[in-house]
Amino acid sequence: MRMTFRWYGENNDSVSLKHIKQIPGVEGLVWALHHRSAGEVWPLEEVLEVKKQADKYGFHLDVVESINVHEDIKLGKESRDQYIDNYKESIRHVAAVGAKVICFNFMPVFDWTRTDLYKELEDGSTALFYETSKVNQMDPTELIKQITNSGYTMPGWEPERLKTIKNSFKAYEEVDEEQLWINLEYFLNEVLPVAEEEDIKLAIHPDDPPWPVFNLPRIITNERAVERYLAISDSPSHCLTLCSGSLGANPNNDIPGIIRRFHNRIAFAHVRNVRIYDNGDFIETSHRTKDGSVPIDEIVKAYHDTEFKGYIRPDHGRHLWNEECRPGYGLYDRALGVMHLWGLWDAYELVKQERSE
Ligand code: DNO
Ligand code: MN
Repeated sequence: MRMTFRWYGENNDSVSLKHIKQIPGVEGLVWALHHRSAGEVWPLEEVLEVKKQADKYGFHLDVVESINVHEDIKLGKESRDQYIDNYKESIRHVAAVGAKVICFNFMPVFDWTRTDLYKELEDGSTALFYETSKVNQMDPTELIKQITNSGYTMPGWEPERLKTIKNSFKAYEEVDEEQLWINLEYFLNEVLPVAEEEDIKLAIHPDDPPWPVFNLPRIITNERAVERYLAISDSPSHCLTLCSGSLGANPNNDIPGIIRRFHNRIAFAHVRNVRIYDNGDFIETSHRTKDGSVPIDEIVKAYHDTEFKGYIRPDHGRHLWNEECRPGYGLYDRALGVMHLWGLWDAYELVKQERSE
């Protein structure tokens, strides 16, 4: 298991590389050119600039999250080919700084969706919260306004992109789940050969939450979907980002089971916990199993038992100790997350050693 930490870049993150360096066992940064929008080529000079910054602290750039997929590709529009060419170009450019994994998602219009970025937990910390009734009743543009008022934007919720949101909603009236699968397959058939040439794994992130929001289709939602996705190609570049918090928002998803079944194809692991309420609402919690509904201890055990050699990172964290940071991406709780993951891993390692003695 190779520990990494997401970093939004020098002028875009409250967390510095100096601080990340002090978290035990973090070897690499999970990075992106966040100022580039979906569909643009990531210029080589800008990629090399990130490399220069990472080198100062001895971090590798093996994991990119995410090169976002342009909406026209998801919609299957004619203009997609140009954006796919640009995607290929970006794959080649990140390969030049040693990237091994590219995480991406295929969620229509929005990336992850929450209704409250600072919902208070009983211990006084705040965390990302999803309230089903709000999503069902609210106009998405209203929700976006509320959310972008926080100063930071969630990835995928950038104000510029959201200006065109009404058109996007209209366009998705023609695209149901089956059509989205077809469009995803078209994209993969184009980009996988390039990823293979560059020795990069393309690792899809599941939908978050794993069900349709605002009536937009969502397809990477459960074990059956993962099975169907992986059956599209047997290319060694065709892989998963297994996000415990995304799939874990649906209590029917058996995440340790999914890991044990598909471990060969998991290139990148996101670990976080969520507490699910009876009405389907959920809030993000500490990584500890006891604090939420996702069995983090069994998840790490599944990775340990399957001798996971891929990259891992703590996913979102709570906002602790008055930290001002991007929603879900502060230093403190994610650093606690890293230590929790190492704690479990090292303990399972010890048990294994004792057994073999
Ligand atoms: C949520 C986060 C997401 C993720 C993107 C991947 O679980 O990990 O922001 O980065 O959806 O494309
Ligand atoms: Mn995730």
